[in-house]
Amino acid sequence: MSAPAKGRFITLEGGEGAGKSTQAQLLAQRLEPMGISVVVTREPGGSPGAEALRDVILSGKAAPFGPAGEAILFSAARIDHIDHTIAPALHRGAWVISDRFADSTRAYQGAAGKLDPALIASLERVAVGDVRPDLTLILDLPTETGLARAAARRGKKEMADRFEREDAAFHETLRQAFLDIARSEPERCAVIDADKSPQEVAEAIWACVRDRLASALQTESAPP
Ligand code: T5A
Repeated sequence: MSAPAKGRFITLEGGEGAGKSTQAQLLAQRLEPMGISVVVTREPGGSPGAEALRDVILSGKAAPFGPAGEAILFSAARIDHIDHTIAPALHRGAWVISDRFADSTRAYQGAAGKLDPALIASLERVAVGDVRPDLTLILDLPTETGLARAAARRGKKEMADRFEREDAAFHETLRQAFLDIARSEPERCAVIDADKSPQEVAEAIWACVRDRLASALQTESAPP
């Protein structure tokens, strides 16, 4: 599907348990009363085909294919997600908030999985095309805090997923990779201190959205 015409595309990125899902909902609750139509979605997933792939990847069944095989599966899921959820929503003028997107492939399979950056860039070009985020919020916090949050939410009965099971070095590499992405694309990315209460993080995110997408917000909330 071709480039979005009208809506705005915001992605939330970061390590495990950084608070992305929580903040995606809180941001939607800020935007909707302004008359903005919002679609909250996630990766891997966000469309029926991509949700089917999510189960395969996060169960660990695709781990034997290695980081390259997993990167290809994440990219296939992303194509379905864009075609069936993201691009149609942007075309009808909605704002899309996605809990993870292509930066997760750069960080998890690229930096932490040690894949060639050229391969990651090629996959991204094929999967994403020109459906690029207008704003990426990178939720940053110490890796042990995020992992502890994820474990507490999961409880004792449920198993950690494929990536939560990786070691501390893997998670620290991820954290640095997300910070590197923010440094390399400062116009698109903003780093948010996520080691605060959900409300404080939401305020920091809202300040950033107001600042970076001010003109779009004015247009949306202007009287007809
Ligand atoms: N992946 C994904 C790749 O390897 N490559 C890719 O290309 C893509 C797209 C997805 C996995 O797939 C990997 C990355 C992931 O490992 P997932 O289940 O969607 O798996 O996992 P995450 O995206 O990491 O999501 P989590 O649910 O673990 O974390 P969130 O969404 O960042 O955090 P959230 O909001 O669910 O919060 C976690 C817990 O903390 C609490 C919440 O109430 C919840 O209990 N919480 C806070 N507690 C204290 N203070 C705060 N500020 C809090 N905010 C939330």
